[in-house]
Amino acid sequence: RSAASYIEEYFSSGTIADLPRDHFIGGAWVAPASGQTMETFDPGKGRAYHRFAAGNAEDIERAVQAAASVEREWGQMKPSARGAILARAAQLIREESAYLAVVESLDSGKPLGEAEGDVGGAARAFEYYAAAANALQGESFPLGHEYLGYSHPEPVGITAHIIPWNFPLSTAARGIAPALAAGCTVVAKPAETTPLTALLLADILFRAGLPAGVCNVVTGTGPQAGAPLVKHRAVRHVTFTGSVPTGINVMREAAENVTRVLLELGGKSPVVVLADADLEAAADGVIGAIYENAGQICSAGSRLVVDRKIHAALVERIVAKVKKLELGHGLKGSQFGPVNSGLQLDRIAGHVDRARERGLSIVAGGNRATDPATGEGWFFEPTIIDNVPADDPAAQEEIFGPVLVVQPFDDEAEALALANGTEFGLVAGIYTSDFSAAHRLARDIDAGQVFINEYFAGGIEVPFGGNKHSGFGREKGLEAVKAYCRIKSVAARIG
Ligand code: TXE
Repeated sequence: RSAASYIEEYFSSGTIADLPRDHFIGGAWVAPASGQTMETFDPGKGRAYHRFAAGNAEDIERAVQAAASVEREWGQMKPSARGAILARAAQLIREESAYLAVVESLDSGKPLGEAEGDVGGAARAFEYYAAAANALQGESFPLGHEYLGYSHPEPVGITAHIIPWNFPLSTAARGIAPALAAGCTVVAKPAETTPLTALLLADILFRAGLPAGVCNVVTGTGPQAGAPLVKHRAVRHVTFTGSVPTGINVMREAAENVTRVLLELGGKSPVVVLADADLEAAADGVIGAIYENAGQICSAGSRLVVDRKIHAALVERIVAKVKKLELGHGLKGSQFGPVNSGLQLDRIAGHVDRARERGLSIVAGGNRATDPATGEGWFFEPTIIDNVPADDPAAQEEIFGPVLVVQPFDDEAEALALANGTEFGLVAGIYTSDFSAAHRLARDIDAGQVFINEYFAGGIEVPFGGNKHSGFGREKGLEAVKAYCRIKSVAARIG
């Protein structure tokens, strides 16, 4: 079926038939132990359209048991055989991309075109880690003629994946694919506002040939379903993407069981534009960096750090482009969608209201909005706050919405101080035609990933993760597989 036919079904009936409702445990749909369900909402209308399982510790227990029952079988399977299953999953994701993209757009609110990109990214993750499964290898050690020393990577065991609502499918894929490639089993807990595509992914993996129980998904809230998963004594690794306070909590809980954690906690990333930059490319780069997914991206370029010589010209150019962004329901071909929840809308509006009360200059947007076609939905206008002092909360706090703050500088040292002047350190963008300046800044900016002359340049091949309060550990690239492996080393006297 085409995307258009699912969209037509949604707008005529108010839902889509046969969306998943239950947990996916042990290769089957399993009703919640408590019998309780909760609602998922269409952010473009601000209305519920489906109910799904409200999981609890009992559901988590079942999922962990399922994962434990096949831990040995999956971990000992020939890596190339694991890779073949992942490759088949990539193919199924592509074949079913229309459905996945419509459901992702509906659950998260993001424009369909962006959701299609995310589905492609998820397929790419499985394709990439299918190949990586074949490349896992150990080392040998120079102990001398009479000894043999070698190592090999072992899967760490059962892995937990706590998934956020801004990129529900692609974040699930970028964690689950390398874990499976390494030979680990999985229990994933998607965010309570976007539960559906992780469930669909688990079903696809099963149909691709993954043994029952290797990948399980339990839906529900953080406290009811996420917390018992993180605390479970059989879990050996937790991959968490979300807020700093919840990440700290997860790390504390995991410490009780000496469980590894990988934390991806968001940021306040700078886009540094030097005076010699191509202004048109920089303006487009900044727009994509902060208005894609209505700014709800951990690596959003939420601070424009710009040379004062071009400050007015660049901001003017960005404001003109922002005014042309078409706001509307994600499934109606809009370029700019709603934010994910009423709660998130209130958080964003609160940040902007407080900035206004502090007397900051809002040069674009600044208000709540609705879908112009229906008057419904949780929208916030694309917003720009100009001339924001370095220590102002608007320049320091993650807003996680379509709000760009502008920070002019006079020289490269000040640009660097501004770029590094928050508690976060996830990514950074640099626009300049000066090769040396670009690489000096790339060297000195405290961030896990730097983009030069194209914000979000790169792909699944490039390691991604934060410094400082943005977390630690690296996802994507071959680095990600290492997170799910532990090294066994052997030294033998052979005479
Ligand atoms: O995050 P939470 P929320 C940031 C962003 C946003 C803020 C709050 O600034 O405004 O966080 O969003 C699960 N044990 N990011 O409240 O609470 C929860 O169910 C185990 C940045 O949604 O961190 C969900 O699946 N799990 C970000 C996930 O954690 C728990 C993406 C994230 O929720 C739990 C999202 C618990 N005790 C928000 N409590 C990014 N880095 O991209 C909650 N969860």
